[in-house]
Amino acid sequence: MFEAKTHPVPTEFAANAHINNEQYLAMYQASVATPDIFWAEQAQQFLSWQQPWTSVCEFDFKKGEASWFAGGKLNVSANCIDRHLATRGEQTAIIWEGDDPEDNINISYNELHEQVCKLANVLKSRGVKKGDRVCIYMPMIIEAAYAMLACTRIGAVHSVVFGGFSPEALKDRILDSDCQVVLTADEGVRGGKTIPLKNNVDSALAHCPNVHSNIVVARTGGEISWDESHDLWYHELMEQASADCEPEWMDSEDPLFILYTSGSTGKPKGVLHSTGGYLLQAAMTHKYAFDYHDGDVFWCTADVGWVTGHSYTLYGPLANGGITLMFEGVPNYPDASRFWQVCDKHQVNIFYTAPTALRALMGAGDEFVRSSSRQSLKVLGTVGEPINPEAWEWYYNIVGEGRCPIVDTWWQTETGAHMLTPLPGATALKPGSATRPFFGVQPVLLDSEGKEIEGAGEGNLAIKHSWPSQIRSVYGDHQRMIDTYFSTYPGYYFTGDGARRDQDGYYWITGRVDDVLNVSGHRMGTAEIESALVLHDAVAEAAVVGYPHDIKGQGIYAYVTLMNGQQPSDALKQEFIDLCVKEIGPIAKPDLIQWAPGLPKTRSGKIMRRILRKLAANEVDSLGDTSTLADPSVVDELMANRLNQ
Ligand code: 6R9
Repeated sequence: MFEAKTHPVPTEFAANAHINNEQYLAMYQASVATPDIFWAEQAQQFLSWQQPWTSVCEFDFKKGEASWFAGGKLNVSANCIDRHLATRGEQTAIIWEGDDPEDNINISYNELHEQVCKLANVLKSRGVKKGDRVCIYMPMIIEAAYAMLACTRIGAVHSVVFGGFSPEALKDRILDSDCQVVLTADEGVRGGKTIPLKNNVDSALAHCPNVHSNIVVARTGGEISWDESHDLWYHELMEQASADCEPEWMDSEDPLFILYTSGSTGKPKGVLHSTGGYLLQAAMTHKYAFDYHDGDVFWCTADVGWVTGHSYTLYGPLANGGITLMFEGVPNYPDASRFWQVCDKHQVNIFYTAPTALRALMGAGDEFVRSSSRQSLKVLGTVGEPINPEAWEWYYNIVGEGRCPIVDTWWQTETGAHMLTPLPGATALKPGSATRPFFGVQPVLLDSEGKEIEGAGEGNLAIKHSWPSQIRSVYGDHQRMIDTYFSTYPGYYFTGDGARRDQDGYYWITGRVDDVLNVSGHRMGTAEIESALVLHDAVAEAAVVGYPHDIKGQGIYAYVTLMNGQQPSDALKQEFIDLCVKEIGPIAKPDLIQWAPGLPKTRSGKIMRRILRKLAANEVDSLGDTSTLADPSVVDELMANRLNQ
């Protein structure tokens, strides 16, 4: 079995860290032996409560129920802003770095407070009340942070939709959670190009009659159309708004936000998170997994449209009174040194990004890294997909110059915050391993019969005790949550990932075991892409699988069967690609489309994806048993014409 080199914790690092290995072991033990005592202490230490809770944790995985700090009252914006004002009102809360390297601003906690209160009053003036859903479809501008925090201030539930999603995808999300207010910008700016966000909202709103207010930030001043019946300028509303807004005291279990994510079947699900438990685990993991100390500049490169942007660009750092950097741009604009230039410019101490970005930058050449100093960096992190040991070593040796521990953090939209992660002062690192569980997290590996595997082994990764930031429901469809996460292995939360545990108890994520793709760290259901493809009149049937891709981790491989009488052509392929972009967004573009006169099916008509995956990965020697196929000859045809040889 492949065993990478272990990097021990540097002694000096351990001495200055919040948590060393002995402390980790003791705290982990306490967290699983007496979780209620452990978490009550953490909730006191990390958060400010308006009213204490009556019970720490109650859960029943069979019913998909979990409740943390029930009866306790708090407000997320008060925890992220107000309580820091007395001691660090003038300290920077958010460093915003624009797409253009000349463009940046620092927002202090005092300023953040003023802007968030004003925007909260604006939302109120548009009729938004506690419990109402608000859609945020914005670029990475500072107003996106204000918008999220303003929602939390008045108890509205935000649903952030990534700016790269198409009008069609946006419309589905607005309708699913019945958002009546949308916040957007005229245009986004990324890599020197503009993105027509307001236009996209216009197209979506044509099908969303309940949206009465679309609040538009003027980011570029580009030309847009305007509908007086619902379009409103952000700056005009803010001018008149008062900067006084009392926080709405929320029950710990009141919903905080919805974030749509892909699963193996159907349309994306609105993952619902609640207030107290989510904020606690976001804050606590931010402090311990990154060994965050007061005054450190923390940079998570994720867009707020993804869960990583929620928990680590915004909520975790701000709950800890930290300094967080928000970046509008992309890693390779103006050139591939941008990340490292920004690290120098703002003296970033902790840097957190996705393996796909690292692989792309690694390919661009070391000179782009070496043109910067990076002396401020102390800790590096990765998230979103497995990191191959080669990229890990490059990150460690070239970017971090062998000085900075790398935390490979495994978690999901549904888990809300880190679940498996090294703690930099405690955990010896093995490249490619997310190492050990965070406090309170009880991972298990299950075999195909659902039996727990003891010791070293490989299986399906599940979790057996509730954790504070766990998913509470799928918005509007609680049964779907039970079916998706709590039915495969009754009594456990099933992650959808496979993992291996080595003799040291370290976890190695092997990737999804369901029909979910991970393309450049973005989750997508194969079913979503297939549904887009079959909308085309020429398509009889489509099957989509992932295949190994050097930069993206996984690429999208589509097999398409045409209707009788249709002729394959490059023009058709382009139409299919355009359709995926229209229905989902540019991230859903198939990389390879193979014409498939037939698809391998069982006699009961089920597509055998296992075979399609092997063909797409060019692993033709290990196709496995094809004797159960209705027509084994289709495999020969597909094999002869495969595109990834
Ligand atoms: C936070 C986030 C979740 C899926 C997850 C897994 C993959 C995330 C990983 C990782 C290996 C890591 N994943 N972190 N795989 N090592 N450190 O990415 O959430 O977008 O919901 O994706 O991403 O497959 O199940 P989300």
